[in-house]
Amino acid sequence: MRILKCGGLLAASLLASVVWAGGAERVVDISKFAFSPKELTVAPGTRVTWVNHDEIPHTVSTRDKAFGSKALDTDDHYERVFDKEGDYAYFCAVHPYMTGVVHVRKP
Ligand SMILES: [Cu+2]
Repeated sequence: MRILKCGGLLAASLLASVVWAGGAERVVDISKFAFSPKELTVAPGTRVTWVNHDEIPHTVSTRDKAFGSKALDTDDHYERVFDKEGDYAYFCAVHPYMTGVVHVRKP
């Protein structure tokens, strides 16, 4: 961990990127026509990966088209890194009653 010996802001930003590349990762399963967990709270910089376990195509879509996936076939995944704090509501464009939200909050 050479970077731990550095000082100041540079070390802080390097450490942040190490955390980002390391373990800040969450998975949302798409199964039985539902996102699970439906609500997720993560720290900024977390990568969220959605995986479709159904035999039916689903999407991860947002009303303002801030982000979104193509139709995900069985076992397909879509991932996005959430850098900014906020509440990110999403739904499945094929089945709009399937909804979920990612809350991005500083720990
Ligand atoms: Cu769907």
